[in-house]
Amino acid sequence: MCLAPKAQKIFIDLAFDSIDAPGRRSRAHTGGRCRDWQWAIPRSQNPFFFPLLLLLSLFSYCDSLSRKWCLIAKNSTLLQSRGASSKAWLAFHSSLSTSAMGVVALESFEPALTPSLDHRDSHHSDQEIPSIDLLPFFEPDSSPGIAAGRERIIQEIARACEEWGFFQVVNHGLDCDLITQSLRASKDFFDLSMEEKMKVRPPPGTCPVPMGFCHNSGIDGLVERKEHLFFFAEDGSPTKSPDSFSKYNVWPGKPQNFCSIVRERLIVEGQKTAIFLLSLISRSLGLPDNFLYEHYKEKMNALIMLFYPVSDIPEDIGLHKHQDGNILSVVAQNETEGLQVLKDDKWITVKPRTGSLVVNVGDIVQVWSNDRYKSVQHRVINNDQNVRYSFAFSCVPGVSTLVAPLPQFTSEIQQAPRYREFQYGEYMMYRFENKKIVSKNSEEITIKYYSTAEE
Ligand SMILES: O=C(O)CCC(=O)C(=O)O
Repeated sequence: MCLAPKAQKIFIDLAFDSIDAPGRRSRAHTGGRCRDWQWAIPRSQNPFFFPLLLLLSLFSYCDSLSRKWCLIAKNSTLLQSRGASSKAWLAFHSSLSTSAMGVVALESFEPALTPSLDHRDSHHSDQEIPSIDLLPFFEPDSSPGIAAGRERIIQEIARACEEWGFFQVVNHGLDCDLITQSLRASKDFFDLSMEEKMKVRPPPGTCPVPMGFCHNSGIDGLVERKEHLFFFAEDGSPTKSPDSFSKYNVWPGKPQNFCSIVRERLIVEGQKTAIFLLSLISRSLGLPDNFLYEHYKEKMNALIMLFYPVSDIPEDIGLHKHQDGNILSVVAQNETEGLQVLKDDKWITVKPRTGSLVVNVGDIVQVWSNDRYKSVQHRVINNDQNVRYSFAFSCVPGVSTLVAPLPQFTSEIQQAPRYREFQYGEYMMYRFENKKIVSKNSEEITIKYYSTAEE
């Protein structure tokens, strides 16, 4: 059933070649997106137009039937496996990835040559995300005014999480030299030949989730102009979990210092910083410092390192707009602009500040806090002058973790839960399914899927 997008593309080519619709955006400006075919229909003069339309409808119908069937099958299996072990989930996920369900693995997809434009959201604002200096947390408890200074920071964090879902921190405790060295190691890796980079992947069919090097990600039929490396935190780290997928990690042999910097230091130190930031967020919600940390005992923390090449196409998409499906993300970036946050329907560029970290709360904090804190959409635009490197440390619960609004934000304050309980592995699986470049017509599952509100 993967024929449908291809058939649509042929159809679009044909329609666009045979029409002259006033006001039509050129294909160079749409990347040949299917959305534009509606404009083409009434004006086509091509004799193959209607037979093709008929064929296309047939493909699309079969495609949507098969996808609906997939969803029903997934739901029923997942319901049966609720509370089941992560092994069962893993087996289920592996079978999903390899089954003939009309899903093409990312690995087998070659990127299209069309530009990856996303012109739906091109309103901008000059606002800046809140910037917070955490220095008082690194000064002795006995320093004058220290308690008041810390309390002020906690309030700033609460406001930032409620209004923005994002903030930038300085004096966060993560060694700035380590950040610079890690970004340098990342550059040295992405500078390698494609052949060398392709070695940094689990052998096909051996790993249930996409890991290691990736150069052809995308979503909704659009390619992302970026490359990335994805690792789960190693066993033996402070947040070891039986669920951990770190056994599937493949580490680059080149550059030579990559492992000593990233594997041995960044992942370990990055987790400590993320857990510290989580303790501040916990406190900002009026909870004990270690509450949220304890709440996700089984951890699948991960590190993604990203490279966004220069693109002279305006607003070329390096990373499509998305909300993070995790607990918390902590991002470091080089001096090249590109990360943008959506606020009040406008994109706000996160200004890179040397040594700072960008923090954003993910979907799980939104659910735990019953919508008090927001998991906010963000994206990355390729820069037209400079390459961009970043890495994001992600706090992720284990797949068997049950997620639901906390009583502190529901029963204890007489508020109805806005989400029903779900198993994190289920949500993670849906997200992996979403994030496939050829799953254009599939139903996109976000956190709203678990909402208790009537649609
Ligand atoms: O590259 C970046 O700055 C952001 C990465 C990001 O948003 C993500 O990994 O979810």
